[in-house]
Amino acid sequence: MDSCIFCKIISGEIPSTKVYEDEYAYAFKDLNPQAPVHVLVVPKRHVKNLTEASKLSDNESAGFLRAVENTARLLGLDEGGYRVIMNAGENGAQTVMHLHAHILGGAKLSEKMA
Ligand code: DGP
Repeated sequence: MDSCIFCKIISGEIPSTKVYEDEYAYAFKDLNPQAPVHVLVVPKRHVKNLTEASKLSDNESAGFLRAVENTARLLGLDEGGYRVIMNAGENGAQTVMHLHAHILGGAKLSEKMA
């Protein structure tokens, strides 16, 4: 999608700090970290958010989920644990309309979710 920031990051048009990449997904450091480790994982195919997740093929959906697992492992978060957040739409405070999972970790996070 031409105007999408995350599509431009995936294509390399906008620079990012890459953490992980495979056929289905791309992971990079968040510009505005909310935890000691804060990485975004995005499917390479543009869909708006989870409300459009069924537009992804089964392989793309599974690949996206596996990329979250692989990224967290690469970051060394799998032992101690981490949080995954996916905001959707206005009430979910989504600001970039390309499906993404926030991986937050590197410290004991608050028990509060909102
Ligand atoms: P959300 O509120 O779930 O839509 O979060 C979008 C996140 O994307 C937010 O934490 C900041 C991050 N972000 C926005 N623009 C850029 C960018 O150009 N580069 C990077 N690395 N992160 C960005």
